[in-house]
Formats: sequence, structure tokens, C-alpha cells
Amino acid sequence: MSAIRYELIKTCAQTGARLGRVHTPHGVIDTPTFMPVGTLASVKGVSPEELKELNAQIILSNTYHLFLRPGHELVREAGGLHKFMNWDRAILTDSGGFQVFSLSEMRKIREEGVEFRSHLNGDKLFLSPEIATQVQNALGADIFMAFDECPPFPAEYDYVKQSTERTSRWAERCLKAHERPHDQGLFGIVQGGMFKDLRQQSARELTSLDFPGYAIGGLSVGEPKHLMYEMLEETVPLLPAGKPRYLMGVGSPDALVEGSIRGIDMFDCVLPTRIARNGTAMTSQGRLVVKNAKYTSDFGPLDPECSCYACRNYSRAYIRHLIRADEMFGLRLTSIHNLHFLTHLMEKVREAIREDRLRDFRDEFFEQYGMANN
Ligand code: PRF
Ligand code: ZN
Repeated sequence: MSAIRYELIKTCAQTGARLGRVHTPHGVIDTPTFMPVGTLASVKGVSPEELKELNAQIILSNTYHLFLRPGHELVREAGGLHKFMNWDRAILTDSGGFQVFSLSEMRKIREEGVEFRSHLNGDKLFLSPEIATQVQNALGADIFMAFDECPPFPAEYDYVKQSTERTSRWAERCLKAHERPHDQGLFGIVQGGMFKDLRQQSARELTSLDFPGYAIGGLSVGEPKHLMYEMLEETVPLLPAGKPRYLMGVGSPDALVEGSIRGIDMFDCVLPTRIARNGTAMTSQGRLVVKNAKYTSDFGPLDPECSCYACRNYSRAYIRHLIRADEMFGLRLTSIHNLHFLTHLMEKVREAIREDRLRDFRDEFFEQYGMANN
């Protein structure tokens, strides 16, 4: 029995988007879904109780960061990540493959794994498919990711081909090393850069291995959006309909809608919490830089259409004041609002799928939100 089971409820007649549920040992996730990111076992500034009020059903955390600090053995000793951080709903951990490439210095990739230096203290460290799997078995998330390489954009065909084939071999090694298939689901990650044939090859190789879910990696790495959508159209139809599909690191509102239309079930991104911390709110009318002088005496909510805790209780003027004065509460309120904006957007996407009108919803949403800035 697999720890993860996908239930397809229906597809949208207008778009083919999927309404479903992912069943995990820590509850059900309604899909398509957005997963808030808690890199270091905390969604920056937002408590588990507040995440529940936003109806977050799953959050993401990072192997790379927890491996460096406080170490997976400590988390194991605490009884696993759920207990350590007091979150009793589902958790997904990313494997570290991506973070090693984006954060650490002096990395050396070999068939065996990746040698790298910690971005904290320069210590020489090593991650491999086996180690990333052992670490994630110790963290104990409901879903964890295979150890992969995310090639940069742009990259040469030959490099991406070698890298993608290695990612497939690494995926098989992760499956072999996995010690908790009864209560943790290991997802494979499709790579292939911006090359259609490599995307297809990767999808074929990974689906020949029996993962309970599949992610699409290597996108949203600086390429134009139309290329990302082309790659999705090339890849998603090759993935099994009975398993969840996760588009890694994508969380701009327009891409959540376009990704859902192309058959994606799960998304994650630091965007809502990162831009909150520089004083930017996502609203139904597009991005709002609440730090701007024009909100000095604006006593309306961040988004008049929003029902989150921040919008029910606090004004733009107040939040602007807090952020300018470096008061933590201002960043917390903006983070809570942005996360609510995305979890609520996904609720509306699911409702539109249920009613076979996701294309109409997209057109109306983009009309209001604006596509120029996302
Ligand atoms: N691989 C892994 N994590 C990721 C990515 C990837 O390709 C991306 C790419 N957008 C984000 N996070 N393991
Ligand atoms: Zn709000």
C-alpha cells in the first residue's frame, strides 16, 4: 500500500483541468493546491494555527536547509518534522537537489552525488540520492522528492541530456534507498530543460519507475512563460492520470491558473512570503506596494475583496506604517494576506473546474489582475 493516493473527482469540460484529492497520512489535500513554503520548518512569521485559518492543507520544507541546520538527526529525535514544528497536516520536503545548485558554492557533480560547501559556514558536505533519501526518511514528511539536478537556463542540449539521464538514474537509487514506503510517498522529478524530446524522454524514464506521484522540475528558472507552458504541454500528457502532478517552484497567480489548465495538481513558491517581506501585497487588482507614499492615509484594507485576518482588521495605512518602522507585525500581516490570496485563488480554481468554467474564470481573473505584472 502506498502512503499517497490520488483521487480524480472530475476534469473541467472547458480546459481539461483536474479536480481531485491527494490522500496522505496527515489528511486530505484538495487539488489543484498551493503549498506555502516553510524552508526551515517555519513559514516565515506565520504560525501553524494561522496557516490552518488560511485553509493550508500541506506545507513544504527543505532538506538542504534542515540537513545543514539543525540536522536531520535532531528532527528525528524530536519525533519527526510534524512534531518538531507542531504541524499535524501534510508536509512535503524537497530533496535538496535544487537548493544545492542555487545556494551553495563550489559544487562538484559526480555520478555518485554532489559535493558542495555550506552557504552558512563553508563546510564541505556531500549529498547523494541515498543520503537525500535517508535524510528525508528521518524528517518524515508525507511526501518527499527524489534527488535531482535542475539544469540552469539557458543550457546546452548535450549538457541537459547528460544531466537528465543522470537524474533518472538518481531517481531509481532514491527508490531503492527509501525505507518508509508505507507512510511516506517518494515523488520522481521530470527534468529535460527546454528541450521537448528530453522532457519526453525524462517523463518516459521516470514513469517506467513506479512513483506514487510526479513532479515537473527545471521550469520557472528564468525562461519566458510561454516556454514553460510549452514544456508542460509536452510533459503532462505522458504522466499517469491516476497520480498527482506537482509543478515545482511556481507560484505567480497567472501561472497557478495556467498550470491548473494544463493538468497540474500541486504548486509551491516562496513568492507570496518573499514579496510580503519587501512590502508587496498580491491583490485582486494586481500587486500593491503598500510601502508607497500614496497609502499613507489609506484606511481601506490591502484588498477590498479579501476576507483574511489582515484585511478584516487592519488598514493599508497601518501596515505601511509598521513596515516602514520595521515592525515585524507588518510583515506578518502582509504574509498572511498573500498566502490567503493564493490559497483562496486555488479554492476559486477548484470551484471553476467543478462547474466546467475554468477558461472563463481565467479570462475574468486576468482582466482584473492584469498580466503585465504578476
Ligand atoms: N528540482 C527540485 N526542486 C525544485 C526545482 C527542481 O527542478 C525547481 C525548479 N523550479 C524548484 N524547486 N528538486
Ligand atoms: Zn487579505
